[in-house]
Amino acid sequence: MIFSITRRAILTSVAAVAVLASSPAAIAQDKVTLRMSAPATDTDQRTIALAEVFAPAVAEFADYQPHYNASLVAQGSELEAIASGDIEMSITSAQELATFFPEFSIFATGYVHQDAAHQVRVFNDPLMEPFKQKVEDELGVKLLAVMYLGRRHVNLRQTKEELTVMTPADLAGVNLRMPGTDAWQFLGKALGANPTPMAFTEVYTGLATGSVDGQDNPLPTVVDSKFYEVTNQIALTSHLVDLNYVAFSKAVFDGLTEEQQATVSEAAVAAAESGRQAQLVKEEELVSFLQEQGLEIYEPDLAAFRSHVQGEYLNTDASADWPEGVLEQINALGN
Ligand code: KDO
Repeated sequence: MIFSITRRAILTSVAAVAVLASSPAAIAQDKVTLRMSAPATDTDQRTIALAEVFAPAVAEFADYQPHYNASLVAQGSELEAIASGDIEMSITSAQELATFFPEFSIFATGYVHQDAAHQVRVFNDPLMEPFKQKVEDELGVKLLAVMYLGRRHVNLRQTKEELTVMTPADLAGVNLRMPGTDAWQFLGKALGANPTPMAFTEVYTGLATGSVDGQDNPLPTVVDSKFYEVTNQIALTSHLVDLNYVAFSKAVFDGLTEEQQATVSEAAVAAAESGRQAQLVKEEELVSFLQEQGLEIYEPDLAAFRSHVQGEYLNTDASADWPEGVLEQINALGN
């Protein structure tokens, strides 16, 4: 909590400098450079959508320069990098935003979002406005669209014979790699596991060497990053219908003409929609591919996971920063 406030205070001043540095006149003559950095690969549906839908739509006035596999900025540092003008774009998570604004943890909570369409309704609802505004005002980052990463499941090295995961109690003592922020670690604990922080780019090796027992990600990521080569089972916990936001420098956005701003916003929404549809198809298709690779895939006791995870959030400090009534508003937008 103290860390978040300090981090935010530093960034407010950094963002203000970045805004001053980028006037419309400065950008008018040349194409705007849009450096995008994310831990995602170049074969991830979100980055494909940005390269194939977003980039051509803005090409007249912007040069989109993607950097994959966290090659430019380490996972978790992208928001600072946008605020300080080192990059202009990223695909960020609610968990990362929660390191600055703890209330964002509500969007990172297990079993809150129900599906991809629910995420879009929540993102476009007036309930999101104060969240978006705060990120803009205090970080200098605009959240342009919501991207669908997919349903996160528990993916383990152990065979099902060695360990069958039916309830959270079965994950006791399991070293489950989760990304390295508090909101992610809390989710791992809420699942009943022993969460281990590790950057996404280290996960394959962590699984191969056994420094972790498993990881959680949607099926398309398990395939795209070849985690199936070094794991043996997937328990379909669906514990998080995961999202990312297209994060864009406010300083750069403010330097664009109104028409260009509209083009950027629409292009981000169109890319998110294209990536979402592709990811949904992959989620359906990949079960059989993974089974062919020898993984055992099964559904645990979902009611047991849901009630345990929800209880962990609601009965602890994890929900202390959620603004009054927002959970109810999110739930009301569900099916
Ligand atoms: C991960 O580190 O497990 C995660 O899935 C977290 C997401 O928020 C997102 O950053 C993603 O990694 C990367 O884009 C890699 O796909």
